[in-house]
Amino acid sequence: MDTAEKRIVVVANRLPVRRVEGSTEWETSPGGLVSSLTPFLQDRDGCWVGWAGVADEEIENFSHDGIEQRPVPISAEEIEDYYYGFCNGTIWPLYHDAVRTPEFHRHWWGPYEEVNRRFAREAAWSVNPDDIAWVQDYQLQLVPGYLREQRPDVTIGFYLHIPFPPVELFAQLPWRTQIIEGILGADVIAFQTALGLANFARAAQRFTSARRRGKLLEYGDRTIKLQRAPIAIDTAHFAALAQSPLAVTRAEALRREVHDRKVILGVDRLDYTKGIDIRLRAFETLLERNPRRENEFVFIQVAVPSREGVGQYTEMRNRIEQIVGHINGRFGHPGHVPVHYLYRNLPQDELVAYYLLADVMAVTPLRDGMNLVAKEYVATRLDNTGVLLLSEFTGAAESLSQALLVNPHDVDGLSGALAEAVDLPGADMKKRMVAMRRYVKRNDIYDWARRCLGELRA
Ligand code: ADQ
Repeated sequence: MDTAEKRIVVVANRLPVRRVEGSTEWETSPGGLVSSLTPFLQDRDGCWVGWAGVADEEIENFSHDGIEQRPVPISAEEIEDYYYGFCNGTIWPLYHDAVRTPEFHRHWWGPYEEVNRRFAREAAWSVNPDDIAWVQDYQLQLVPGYLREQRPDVTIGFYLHIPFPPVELFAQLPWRTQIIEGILGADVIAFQTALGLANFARAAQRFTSARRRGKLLEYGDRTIKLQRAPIAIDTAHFAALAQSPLAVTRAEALRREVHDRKVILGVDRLDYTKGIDIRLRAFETLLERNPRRENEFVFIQVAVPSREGVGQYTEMRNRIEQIVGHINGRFGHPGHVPVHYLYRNLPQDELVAYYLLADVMAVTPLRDGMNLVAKEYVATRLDNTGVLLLSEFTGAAESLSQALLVNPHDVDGLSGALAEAVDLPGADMKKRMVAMRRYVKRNDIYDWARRCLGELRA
């Protein structure tokens, strides 16, 4: 078979569709990953294996938008132990530099293995000889290994969207060898950053017999390729939104509402890895240090509800809301609210209106695989204005090095960087933005998909 015609089977925790509210119909989930892969799947009769998002439901295979959907059932109990437990209580904090203490529970590991086995079984049924199975992310790290046992005739890829931690941290995981062996079932293992790739290679050499040779790992009688493939966005789509009358008019209205003050913006899923609380403290310090300029700035924080009901997320939300109240109580007065806090999902054109409004975009996660918000902001700044303040601990910092790079743990340093950002001379701002815009134009999500799939076909 001509390799260019290999079928692609994506295996991901979630299907690329979701139920339309109050109906039995499906709609495509928003996001660049889905739109970039859709043409590859439609073209070659590919399919997608994943959970439909509803617990305890057996759903028949169906087709949506020309792509065969193969739902994997997950029970409500497994959602607790596999998803909230092992994925988000163990792996998520551990892989994000343990900024929250990871919990290790044996009763979470069993369901993780079990659900991974089920995904692998469904994937094994879905692939034809010579197909490519492309497994996504930290929820499914055991799938490549299980799938190889059943289907050594297919090419298997694995892409990790989140960071891979330093070996000293990874070593804490009681199931470290099983996880590495699972991932090593793949023929190509891809990471967001050079750092993630290096960390994984070190862990693989420490906990298995794998040996690194440049961008390859020799493991038993197999050679595995390691790839650095930073994920990107649909740049043209964001640039088009930035010119849409809806976004432009909304941005103008918002600017009037904030009385032309300088706007510092934060946009994140409400997650403890995103550094929202420290960022707010830094803004408070900026106001403290500039008593005569207090009225010149507003901080807008948009937070998307996420993993609600999980203790650490509820705590973080309460903490953020307390800090917002504290700053507004301390520095606000009738006619001026220093921090505006929006806890909700926004339609994309509204989100872009906020990007257009922002003089400074503050992206300060304590650790982040990539961070697409940083790239989206840059893609919408068609007039080359605006300053991106970017945590050096994001994957995006490896490519957007012309941003003002900051240590997100350092309140004073962050506050100093905010002060620099709000007053950055126009020429400097423009030079940085031009370079970053060039990068996001040349490296979009379609290039990313082509690169990843190209490596799998090679
Ligand atoms: P996330 O942690 O979710 O992604 P990020 O990469 O910033 O983080 O993506 C967030 C997405 O949500 C962006 O596309 C943004 O537009 C959207 N969004 C943010 N606020 C919104 C709002 N209020 N309403 C609607 N949409 C909103 C994980 C990893 C990242 C990695 C990505 C992709 O944690 O490191 O970059 O996957 O691999």
